[in-house]
Amino acid sequence: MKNNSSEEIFNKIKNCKNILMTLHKGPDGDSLAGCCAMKYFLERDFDCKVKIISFDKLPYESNELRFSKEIEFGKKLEDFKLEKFDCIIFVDTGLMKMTHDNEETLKKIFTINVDHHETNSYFANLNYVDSSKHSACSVLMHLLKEWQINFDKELSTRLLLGIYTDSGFFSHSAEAIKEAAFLIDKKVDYVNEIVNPIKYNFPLNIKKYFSLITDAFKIVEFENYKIGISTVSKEEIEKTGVNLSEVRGGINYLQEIGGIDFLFTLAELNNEIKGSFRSRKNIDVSLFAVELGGGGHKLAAAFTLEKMPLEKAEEKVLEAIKKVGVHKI
Ligand SMILES: [Mn+2]
Repeated sequence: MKNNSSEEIFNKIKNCKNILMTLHKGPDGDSLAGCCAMKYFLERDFDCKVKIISFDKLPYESNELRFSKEIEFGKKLEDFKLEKFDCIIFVDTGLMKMTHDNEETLKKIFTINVDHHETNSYFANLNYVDSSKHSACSVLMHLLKEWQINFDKELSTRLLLGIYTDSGFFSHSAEAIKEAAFLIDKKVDYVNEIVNPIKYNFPLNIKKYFSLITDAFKIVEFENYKIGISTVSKEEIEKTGVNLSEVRGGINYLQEIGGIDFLFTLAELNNEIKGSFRSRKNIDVSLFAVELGGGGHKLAAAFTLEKMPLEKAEEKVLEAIKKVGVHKI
């Protein structure tokens, strides 16, 4: 699978008047930031209107951000007359499974895919994927530099949000620190606009959700590896009142626990079970996620299982791990 050139993508988008974008399922900071940064510079520099939609709500902290008001919630791509738009741009969406739409949608309209997921399926008419980058925002930042776009304070603030959140607050990418330094030079108010709304803004119910998944945490040994596992039922999730995006954040909290090689979580939702993997010792967890029908990155990957008892789902994941075997990066 081959990338299109940055020029091909730029030549297409600069001539579009009406663009539709969607955040991915259970959106995170990178999805929000990538789409809002794209919208901002296209509307600032070109005679263009960009609509961003999201079927799911944002995680609590992103609601505080100014530009989250630019999203139309509760909508799928198929809810719109797609022929009214010149193209759909996906940022941070590796697979159509990461949206609430399907491959059929892609046949109706021109599509562009800018992403950093290892397992990106190059589903669009024009694709630009760089899985060596820790965030979709850093892929976009690279493109914007090639396109010689002006990085003003607002554009830089938006990009920095995705770089900050998808690097685990600068924990798993040194490159992210360099990118952030470039953006902070453009007068971003890092502490007040990024750190305070995101890091020091936890609602109590999410901390309670973290207690729940910590209580459920156990360590299982497989060959010489220690696998951390935490599963949580729909009833327990509902008691805490967290949403899908917030459920997704649970594994980031658990991966701080020492002594494990990798871990996975299973969260029972209405019609499916949401699974996430994190690697702690350079083990490629994307292989397990792909085996289970999902995808992602080598160190962080996700999948969805059909509804089944949680014990059965846990067995299914362990079987997939045994089948694939543990591979170091
Ligand atoms: Mn991302």
